[in-house]
Amino acid sequence: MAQDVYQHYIDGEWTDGTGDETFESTNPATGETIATFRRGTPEDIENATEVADEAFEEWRELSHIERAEYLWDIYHELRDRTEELAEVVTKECGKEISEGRADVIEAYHMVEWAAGDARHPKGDVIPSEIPTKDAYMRRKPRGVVGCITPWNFPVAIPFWHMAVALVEGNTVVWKPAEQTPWCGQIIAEMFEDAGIPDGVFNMIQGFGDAGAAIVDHEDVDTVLFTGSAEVGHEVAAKVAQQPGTLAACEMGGKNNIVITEKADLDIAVHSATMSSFKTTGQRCVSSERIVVHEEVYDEFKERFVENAKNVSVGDPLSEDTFMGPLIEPEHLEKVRKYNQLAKDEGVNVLVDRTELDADEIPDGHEDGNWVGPFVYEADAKEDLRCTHEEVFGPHVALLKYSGDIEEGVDIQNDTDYGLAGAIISEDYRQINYFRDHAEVGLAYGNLPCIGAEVHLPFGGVKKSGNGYPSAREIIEAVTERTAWTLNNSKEIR
Ligand code: TXE
Repeated sequence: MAQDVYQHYIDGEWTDGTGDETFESTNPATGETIATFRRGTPEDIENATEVADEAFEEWRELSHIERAEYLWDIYHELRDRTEELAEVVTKECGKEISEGRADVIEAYHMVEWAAGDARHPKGDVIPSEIPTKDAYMRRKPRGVVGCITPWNFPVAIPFWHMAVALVEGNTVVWKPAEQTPWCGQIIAEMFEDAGIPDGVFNMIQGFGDAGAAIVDHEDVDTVLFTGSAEVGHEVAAKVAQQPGTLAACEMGGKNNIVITEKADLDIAVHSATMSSFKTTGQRCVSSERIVVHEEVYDEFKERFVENAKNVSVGDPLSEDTFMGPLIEPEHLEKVRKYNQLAKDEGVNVLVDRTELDADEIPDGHEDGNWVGPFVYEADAKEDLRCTHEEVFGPHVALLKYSGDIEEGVDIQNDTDYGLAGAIISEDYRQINYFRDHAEVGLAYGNLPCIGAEVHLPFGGVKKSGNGYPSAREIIEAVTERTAWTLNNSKEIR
């Protein structure tokens, strides 16, 4: 990157904003500084919200198709620059390069879906109870949508939040995660290049205080949040005190894969390996609990442990790497603490790669936030912190069960979270039971507990979710519905 200090993008201008402070973006694989950014203040959020509120009046008058034109430009740019952007994602957030690529691809899938949908806006024509009356439902934009996004999908999640919001006629005030401001900078440049009208899209770099100012602002009509359960619940609680404001929050999970006695173990081992270790366990859908029937337990354990010992951890820019580093030193510390906690809680440790061997760390990467898989057996009936609290790392418990599918699903449901879960089974009755009783927003059958599709809802239940800040159901958070009835007769009603 070339500039000395990168700025915010407010009202179609690059600006230093009102604060004096700056912060740095760091490569998690090397510890090297990438670039320096202005740190946004609550006043910057205030200013951005004011211009977004003003810009809304004209933006809402455009058709869906006209608004989508700006997003089509961004779609093509994301496609044309996928490789370059994948490298940026990998350098800033540490995901290995195929996942960096997947992040960008997921972003343009969302943009394509939102912009394509402009050609068929949704509405319902509902026959009225009175034949001479027309009745239908119209959607209107809500106004200013505040977007607060995390670092683990630094390109996809912002577009998950913003693409539909903009096409539906809202304006946006967005704060990228403080760990991935470079991705934020590039996305803002794309909106600038697309010529989006001033004030429609605003990006303020910064930390939690800037995020909180979005939540607190009375002119922000919808808050979309993806991040930790702790902050998400705070956001939802604050918004509940503000009549007229909506919040949709997607938080983390303590996700399970249930492997029954009828499972195809090739699928089971693949699903658990991918879900637990890809993105170094830092996906909201990553599984940290593998619930395995006793009949297949030993074979599964042997094969999964073998994988955990052997998955490659290393330079995320290499196509041969399976796992990159963790996002930041504080997070490395947290994962290490949970691995130690598991030992203190008396679990049976099967694989412990908390400290990597020196020869596993590539040259020039000694300052990266490295950790390998940590796998252990625990008693599903014990109320352990390590098996119930989200670690957000490659920290995995194997939990054995012996009864029928009801018991497996009871264990799956024994967490406060409810984001994602998978069942691996060849028995359709077991699969259907899981589908109907697993307390999760995203359920996978005979698949890795990992993927997402933009045309499906994405969100959780219990402690994991409060609405859908992304993908298909986001329309409910970024539009108002009007039930419209029109009297077509001369009769006075
Ligand atoms: O999340 P935060 P962090 C989980 C995961 C991880 C933990 C912490 O367990 O270890 O969260 O990650 C902004 N008001 N997930 O620190 O703090 C913040 O600046 C308003 C799961 O990244 O929630 C950032 O832009 N905003 C998750 C965003 O919120 C605030 C992905 C997320 O930060 C704020 C990431 C406040 N008071 C982490 N404080 C998933 N669902 O995949 C911070 N922010």
